[in-house]
Amino acid sequence: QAQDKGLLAQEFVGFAVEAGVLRFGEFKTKAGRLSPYFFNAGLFDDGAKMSRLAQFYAKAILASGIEFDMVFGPAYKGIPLAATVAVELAREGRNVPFAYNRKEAKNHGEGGTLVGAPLRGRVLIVDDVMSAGTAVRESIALIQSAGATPYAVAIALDRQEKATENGHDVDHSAVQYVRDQLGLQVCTIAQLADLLQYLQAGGGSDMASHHERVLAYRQRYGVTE
Ligand code: OMP
Repeated sequence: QAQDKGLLAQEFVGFAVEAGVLRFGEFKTKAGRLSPYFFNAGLFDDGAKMSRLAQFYAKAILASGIEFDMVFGPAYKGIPLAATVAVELAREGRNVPFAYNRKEAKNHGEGGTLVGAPLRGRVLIVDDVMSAGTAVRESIALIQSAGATPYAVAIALDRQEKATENGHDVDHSAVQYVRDQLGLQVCTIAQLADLLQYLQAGGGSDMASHHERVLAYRQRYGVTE
């Protein structure tokens, strides 16, 4: 199964690079780091790419064996993810309810901040990237206050870098924090190590120089698994 996961991850990194979602250059991350790569899930921006993306999530989730009763997508990027991943899961024979939130509460009509199925049971949060883990903490609080159990998180890319707390780097990544401290299960389609492997296997001088820069970034900000 570890080998299958590695293959799926390589396929996914290739797909993200070809789709222009995973890019190389100089980017500033939310935590203020200068990164030689950036993953912008908003660029999975047509039906074919979105459908393929959802298939990768569904495969990774089902292969992980994580148990869950429903899917939750945090606004905004998690909303199309929750919807399309739920569609793919149903296609794979695992039909579950899904829900998402609004960033601003609605005070007329149905009201509130939650849309879709009622939050209950073990909730699987579907999001794009985890860096410092700010976004996931908000989802956890929201699910708890609705009386459900934040149980697992599925993300496309784990950047495997040091989380920040009060502006300082700590020794663990956000994924490690969520898994080890908060006790949630984490499922990732790919992680930084897969990207490095992809660049190393790619050949050509472009790939080699991206590899070198991403490696240097990992040396500075990366965590060990
Ligand atoms: P945390 O909420 O701190 O975990 O950061 C996740 C967010 O970082 C994402 O939702 C994006 O806004 C942003 N991000 C990316 O989307 N892709 C990256 O490659 C890197 C980041 C980032 O800024 O760290």
